[in-house]
Amino acid sequence: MAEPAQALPAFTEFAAPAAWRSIDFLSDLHLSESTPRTFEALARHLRCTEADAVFILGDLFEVWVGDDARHEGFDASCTAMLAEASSQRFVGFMAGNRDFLVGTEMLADCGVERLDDPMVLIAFGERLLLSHGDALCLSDQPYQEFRREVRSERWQQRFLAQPLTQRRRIAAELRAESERLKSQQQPGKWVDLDAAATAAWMRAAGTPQFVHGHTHMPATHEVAPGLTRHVLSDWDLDHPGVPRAQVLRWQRDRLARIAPATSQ
Ligand SMILES: [Mn+2]
Repeated sequence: MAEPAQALPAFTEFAAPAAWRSIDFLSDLHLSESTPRTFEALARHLRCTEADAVFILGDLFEVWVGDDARHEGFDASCTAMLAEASSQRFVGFMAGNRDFLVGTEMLADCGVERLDDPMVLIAFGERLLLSHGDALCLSDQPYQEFRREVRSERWQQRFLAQPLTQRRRIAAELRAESERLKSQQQPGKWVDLDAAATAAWMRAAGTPQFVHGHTHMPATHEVAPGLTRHVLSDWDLDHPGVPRAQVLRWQRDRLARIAPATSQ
């Protein structure tokens, strides 16, 4: 018997203002106190990019335990950086699996627009599907169950009702558990997006191109004839290994991977 078809999400449409000439996509910076170089690279890009808009497609933060943390320390620096950026150009934020608790108060303070996951961005006479990507990693069933739970109103209300120190402790435990599970997977066998469900989303949304992050495996793939997905790079300028930082820039008839801006 055939598997029951995965329920399709709603595809919110966002029409770019006609004046926009250039749109930047980035994701998976996993910013924290221990990533000062990555933070600086993003701050510089947000100040110097020539794009009219920057769309952040999830996991901007390594963890976000509630908007009440935004007034202190590293989280306060991030709030200030985003507020400065949004005073210069449109900045949109889509929740990832690490920072889905970024709330209305934080975004309002920063002047950043919330982006639905998934959504369809309409610009330059074309339609582009945008998502963080984790909702399509269907082969990881325990993760999908965890995702349903933590995205529920009930879980979030209960979590946010706890003191900040307690929330930080729970977040650290969840992260340690997720690192442990990841370390058990063989390299190259990391969970990727389900191909059939991805094609179904793209057909339902009427989008020949799809931009997402989450997997940290930047590449351009043909999903099916006429359907292309562009996987964003993660950013990491702070840990040993090859430094990574990349922006996907959309202009009329053109999607290109570029280095972050360092000057105007
Ligand atoms: Mn992610």
